[in-house]
Amino acid sequence: SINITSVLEELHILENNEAWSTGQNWGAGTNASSKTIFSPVDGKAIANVLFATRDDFDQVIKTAQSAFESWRLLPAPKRGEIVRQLGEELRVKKKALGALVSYEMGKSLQEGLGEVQEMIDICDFAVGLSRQLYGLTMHSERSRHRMYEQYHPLGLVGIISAFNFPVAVWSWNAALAWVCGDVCIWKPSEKTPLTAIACQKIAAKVLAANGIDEGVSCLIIGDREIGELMANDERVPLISATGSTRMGKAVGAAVGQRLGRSLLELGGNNAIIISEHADLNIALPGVVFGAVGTAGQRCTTTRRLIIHESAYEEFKTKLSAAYAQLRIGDPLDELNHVGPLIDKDAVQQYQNAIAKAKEQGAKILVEGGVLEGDGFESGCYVKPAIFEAENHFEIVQHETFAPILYIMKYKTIEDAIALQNGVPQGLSSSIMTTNLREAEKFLSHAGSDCGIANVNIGTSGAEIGGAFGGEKETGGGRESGSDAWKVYMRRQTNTINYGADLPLAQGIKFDL
Ligand code: UN1
Repeated sequence: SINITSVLEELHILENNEAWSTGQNWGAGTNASSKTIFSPVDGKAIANVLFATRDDFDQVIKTAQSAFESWRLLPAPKRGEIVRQLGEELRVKKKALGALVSYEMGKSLQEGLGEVQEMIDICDFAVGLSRQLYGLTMHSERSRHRMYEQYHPLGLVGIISAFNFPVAVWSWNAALAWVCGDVCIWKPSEKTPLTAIACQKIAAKVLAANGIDEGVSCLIIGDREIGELMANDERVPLISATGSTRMGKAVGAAVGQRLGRSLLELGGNNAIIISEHADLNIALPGVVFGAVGTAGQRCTTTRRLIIHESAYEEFKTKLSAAYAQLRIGDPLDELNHVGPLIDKDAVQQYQNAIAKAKEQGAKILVEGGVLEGDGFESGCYVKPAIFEAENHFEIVQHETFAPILYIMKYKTIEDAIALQNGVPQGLSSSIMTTNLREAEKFLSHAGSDCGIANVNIGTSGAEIGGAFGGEKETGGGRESGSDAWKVYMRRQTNTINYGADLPLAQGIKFDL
């Protein structure tokens, strides 16, 4: 079993046994407030954390600006070398950081470790990328002219992340931004600041060992006001925000107002289509992990199942049987499948959603409920629930961050795709089928409208190598792999005349 005190010690995140301050020293000597962070695992207080003020925010921006001046001049492959060392340090700290993620956020230890693995993977990706920030060359229409484009560092990148992936989302953004020559200001969820502090300490150590200003990696812990300040501040050219659609709409509007750039990765309402040609041995674990993993608190969580009418009864029976096997409890105990929700507010929202589902006519297949008694003292443990519902129900159209699955029937693949697309969100989607025609139809122009569309795997658990994000209310941004790096840089088109005349483009004559 895990000893949390030694995990906290290994990660060096407690100073004076209590509140914490960074090398950047915000919070020191100001009127910063402090907040006690409780674990949803056992309800115990973990530590007090200082919350930044408006003045602190200003100080952090100045620190970042000054770090940017020198960081952008370091050649990209050298910046990649720093990120490589960060990946190495994360390998060393993987067990401790994974355990803290699990304890502070409540996901299973396996998933906590998996999240740190995503951080290591994105560092590796970014190291390679640091030698591949390619632009194109073009042939000029004018003689003795050369055209090309290059990508320059953008500046300060504000990263707003959510509690559910308290460390990985930061690293997807930061590792790319750093090799691109940007500096980062991270505002983690106020629900999971300790894992953020742990990451900051790890990054600070690597930067210091290389004689680099810690301002390359800035952390600011605060409430919504800090996020608003950042979104409205034109000194921050890019805001990358991951979280609820409600938050994203506010951030997107504020950034848009000043014509800044935003990368939004927001809510999902992800469905799996179970075709009559599905291999149910694959479909079942895919659905169950997708629906109950991370206690339904991934943006990629499977929230809807669209099942062919001929497979419906059989799959329903299998699903109920599988849910009956689920072990709910301490996520640090590897025997358990489902840990707690993040806090009691989340439990309340889970209960509200269940009440609404019933009110709107959904039929209970697997009954939910809040768990009480031994091992459930935090009050955050709930039972994964399944409802038979219709897609148009208001509650089904809505993302509830909890393990509630809505199942429904379809007749034709066209209907199934229409149901899958018939929600405001567009993050992840899957089809379980061994039929080539319907798989390809699902992936075609007339298929899934999501940023992620899978065949014979679930909706969650994407690898870092692909671009991650989605359409519609999911916000349209792409983080992580592929060419997502381009949003972290400014593109410049260059035309060079190496001749002795000045021909104008489009053949325009202008004789003096
Ligand atoms: C999130 O929930 O915000 O695809 C990110 C997945 C993970 C990332 C989820 N790799 O489920």
